[in-house]
Amino acid sequence: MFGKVLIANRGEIALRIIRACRELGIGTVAIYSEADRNSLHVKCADEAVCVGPPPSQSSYLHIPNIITAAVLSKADAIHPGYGYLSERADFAEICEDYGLIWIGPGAAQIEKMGDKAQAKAIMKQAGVPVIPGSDGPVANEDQLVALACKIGYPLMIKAVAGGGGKGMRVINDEDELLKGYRLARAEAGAAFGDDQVYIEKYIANPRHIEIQLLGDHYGNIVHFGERECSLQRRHQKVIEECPSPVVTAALRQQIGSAAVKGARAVNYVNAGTIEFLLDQDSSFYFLEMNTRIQVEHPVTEMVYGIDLVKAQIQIAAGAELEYDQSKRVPTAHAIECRLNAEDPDNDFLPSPGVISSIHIPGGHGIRWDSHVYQGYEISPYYDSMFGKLIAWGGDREEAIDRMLGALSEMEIVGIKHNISFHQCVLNDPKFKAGEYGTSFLQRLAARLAADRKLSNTR
Ligand code: MV4
Repeated sequence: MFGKVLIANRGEIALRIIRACRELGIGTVAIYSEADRNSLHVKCADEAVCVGPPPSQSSYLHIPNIITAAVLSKADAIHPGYGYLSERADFAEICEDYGLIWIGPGAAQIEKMGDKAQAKAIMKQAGVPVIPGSDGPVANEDQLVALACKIGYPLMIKAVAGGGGKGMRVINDEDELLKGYRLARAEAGAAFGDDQVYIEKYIANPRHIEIQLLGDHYGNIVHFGERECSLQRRHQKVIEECPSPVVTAALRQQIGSAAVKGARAVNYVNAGTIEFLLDQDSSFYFLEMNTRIQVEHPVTEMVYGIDLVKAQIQIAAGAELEYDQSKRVPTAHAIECRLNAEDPDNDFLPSPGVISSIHIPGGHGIRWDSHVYQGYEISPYYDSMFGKLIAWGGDREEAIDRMLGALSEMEIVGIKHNISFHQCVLNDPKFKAGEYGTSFLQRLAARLAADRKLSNTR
């Protein structure tokens, strides 16, 4: 096992990784920016190194400073968490060049799955269902017109270097095609430095389902069921559930096997997720593979009784997976609410500032993953998410009731937050019935804004 791990991240995930290391008897090195001196991940780590000024580009994304911190502190391994450098193949490779073990998949896997068109081609080749569309990037405008004619409308243009909703565009008819294509290429070129795009059939209001995977260095790959991630606003997830209210045991087996097959095709190692779009008729299609631990990993942990971050570290240190796929069935339910410092009454505008007082709920089946405390300042430099509230129950109804109880207990003074928005969602009859897709939150937010306008003019 490692003697020391450097955590190349901040906030709640840095703390989550420190806690896993502590349980494994591993020393921890935190890195922090000048804005994060008083952060809990700095206080809780055995050692901490300042890697630069507040902007992420100069600190949490500054590879030379982070490598220097790891080498000087004599760390054996680096855990990148999520976001920041977690899906940078070049960083994974540099770590290995400096003799630091990368707690994640190999640079080759990160690179292959980072190219969204290549990832899709690999999955198709492996027999994983993909959305009908161009095989790879569109070569020219003549090919575009011919392909669009075959696929039909509406269709979607996606950037090869995109992902997570960036660089996407819906095309409703032939009239919009060429103009949309040229715009999409220009946007992709400006945003990613790569203007290649591919096209596929548009699937309206699907569900976003993702399969949690673990692979070891001996070719064992297993899955831990799905997470339901359809509740997103502007491509940011807000609430996640495990299991999905619409995935049956039979469908789970099908999607899970497809995901394992896909991961095998790239010899996947460590924790990863394959995202699928689930259509109204239960057909499912590969969307993207995430080669990192994800924000919403706790719902899977609560339902399947596994510590995914510990497993990541153990796998990187050479442990062999000993899980029996057939024995793992979800017999509980977990829901996660992401708490953001933002104003739901003002288009979710970020609301940084000092938390002057906070009451954290507790009790059976409640988990709070966060780096904040009374007096903590939420910095305008970083993401507005300041904590994740997770409720576990024997079934979905119990998990929802516990979450509603915890949300009503929670009290945060000093910043605006989205607790009331979570309460709106959890009390919505359609949510309670499990009947929602990826358009649900956008519509709910629009309805709430309209109601507010009406009551203001009265
Ligand atoms: C799609 C789609 C419909 N049809 N692709 C959004 C994130 C990126 N990973 C892919 N996304 C989508 N791709 C086709 N062919 C709809 C979305 C989509 C979406 C997907 C998952 C969760 C939320 C979403 C919100 C809007 C659009």
